[in-house]
Amino acid sequence: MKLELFKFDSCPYCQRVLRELERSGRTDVELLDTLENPENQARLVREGGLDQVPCLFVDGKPLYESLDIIDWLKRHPQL
Ligand SMILES: N[C@@H](CCC(=O)N[C@@H](CS)C(=O)NCC(=O)O)C(=O)O
Repeated sequence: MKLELFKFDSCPYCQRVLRELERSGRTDVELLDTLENPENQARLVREGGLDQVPCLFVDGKPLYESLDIIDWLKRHPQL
C-alpha cells in the first residue's frame, strides 16, 4: 500500500497528523511538502480535488481531514 501525506510544517492540522506518525513510529508514509515544492501542491489539487492539507493519499486515493487521517492510520497500522 502506498501512503503519501501532503502537508506543510506551519499547518497545525498537519502537525497533529505528524505527531501521530511520530507516536506510532511508522515509517511507511512518504511526506510531500506543498510549500517547499509547488509541484506537490499542484498534484494535490489535480489528483485530490482540494487545495487543503493535510491530505493522505492511500494508493492515490485522497483522504482529507486530520482527524479522519489519524483514525485511518490507527485502523491500518504498519505491518
Ligand atoms: N478541518 C481540516 C482543516 C485543514 C486546514 O484548514 N488546513 C489549512 C492549512 S492549516 C488549509 O489547507 N487551508 C487551505 C484551504 O482550506 O483552502 C483538518 O482538520 O484537516
